Amino acid sequence: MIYKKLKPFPQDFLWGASTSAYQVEGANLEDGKGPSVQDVKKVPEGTSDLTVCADHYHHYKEDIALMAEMGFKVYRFSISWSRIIPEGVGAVNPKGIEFYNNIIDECIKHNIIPLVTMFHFDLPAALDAKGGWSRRESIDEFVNFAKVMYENFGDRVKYWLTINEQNVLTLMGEVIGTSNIKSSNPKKEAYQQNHHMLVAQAKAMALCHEMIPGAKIGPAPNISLTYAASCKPEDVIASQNFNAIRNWLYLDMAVYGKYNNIVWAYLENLDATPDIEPGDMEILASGKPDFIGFNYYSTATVEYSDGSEVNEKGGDQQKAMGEPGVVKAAANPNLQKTQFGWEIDPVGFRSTLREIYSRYRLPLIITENGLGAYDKLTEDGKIHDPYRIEYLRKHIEQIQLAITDGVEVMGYCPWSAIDLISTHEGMVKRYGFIYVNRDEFDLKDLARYRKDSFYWYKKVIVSNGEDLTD
Ligand code: BGP
Repeated sequence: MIYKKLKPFPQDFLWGASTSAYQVEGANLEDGKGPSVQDVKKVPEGTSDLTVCADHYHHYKEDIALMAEMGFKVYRFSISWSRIIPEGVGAVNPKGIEFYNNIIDECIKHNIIPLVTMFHFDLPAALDAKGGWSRRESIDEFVNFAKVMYENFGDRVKYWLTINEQNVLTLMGEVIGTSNIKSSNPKKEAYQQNHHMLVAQAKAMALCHEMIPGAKIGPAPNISLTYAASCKPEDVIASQNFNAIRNWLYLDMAVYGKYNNIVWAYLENLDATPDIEPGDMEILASGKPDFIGFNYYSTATVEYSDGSEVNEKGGDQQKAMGEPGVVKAAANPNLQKTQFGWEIDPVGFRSTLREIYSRYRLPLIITENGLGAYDKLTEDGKIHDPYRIEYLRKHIEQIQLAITDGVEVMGYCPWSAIDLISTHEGMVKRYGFIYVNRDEFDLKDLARYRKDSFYWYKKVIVSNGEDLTD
């Protein structure tokens, strides 16, 4: 559709950016924090561990002041479960509560709305050692953690996100260092963990509404539309399979409390349906999100699988895509790639926004979107990152087109506010508007520098998305 005129961004549009605790904070065992699975995992070779990261724990004031300078309306960060409750259950760590109180107060001081992710890939190691999400008890453990957060922060935090990328946890746990699958039917165990997370999420959403008047809460999966590699009808079926497995299962559950029928049939076929206890479906139906948060990096492309191929692993984003007899990963010749091989698809962003909205009719907030690159600090203290500006500009243009399409978009939080450690590609894969002066292993002085994209994003925000020029 070529429009004569585009609709503007809403006046109260939430411009901001995101981080996650285990990737940005550092101080990973300081002030009573217990280890999380991220602290005990074997980090990918050649990449930094997570002990210092961007040292946001000690630099949060400076960092939030820089976010305020960019004009952020919202800051999305996550709370580390094991900083608050070191063993996952039981004693609460007062220093952990104090740290997040400080972050929240600092945001409020600068008129930045705190948007809190409750759980971002960092299950307390003590719970993981007991079997993590595979156990039924994990539901109550998470709900207890939610209750502690609501009690301590609910007076000031009115926007909550439940679980970051539950679909990635389920489909690619081994890549992000969270997999804890022991059974002889790994698929069933993965979907049992997923079921426990879904029930926990529904309970946490209901509890949020009960405990915090006026609070809004939603899920935060990674959603991106899957294309069919051709108009062959069989390829379209394959794309529907993958859309259901990768995307709709999670949102159908969060919004409607129902298992997606295509995914259920797929799991039945593999003897991998999760065990559902009496009452679970009622709980699932009772958790009502107020909005949908989602992370978007790129689309996927698939084709029909006749079941005969050897499962080929594609690029990072495509690792979980191939599954003989279900779906076969395909390349998309129409897309360029980042320095790290991730496909770039701004138009796919618009179609993803349209698709989510037409399925669920809830306001949307983009909780991650961005470009990882090898940024360079020049001798005069500059970081020229035109590639990031171009990536973000093209995606923001597509948000405006989606808004013109009638999609209700309430905010945009690119990944990431500040440089941090990538999920599995280390410190050299930088995403931030703010440069952190450290290398993979050399911590240098951890000084902060404004990248070119910092100044650019500031202009975007002050013009409420009207001025996207350099
Ligand atoms: C998402 C995660 C983030 C972040 C981002 C970029 O999947 O929610 O935690 O890491 O991807 O990925 P990467 O760090 O692998 O480049």
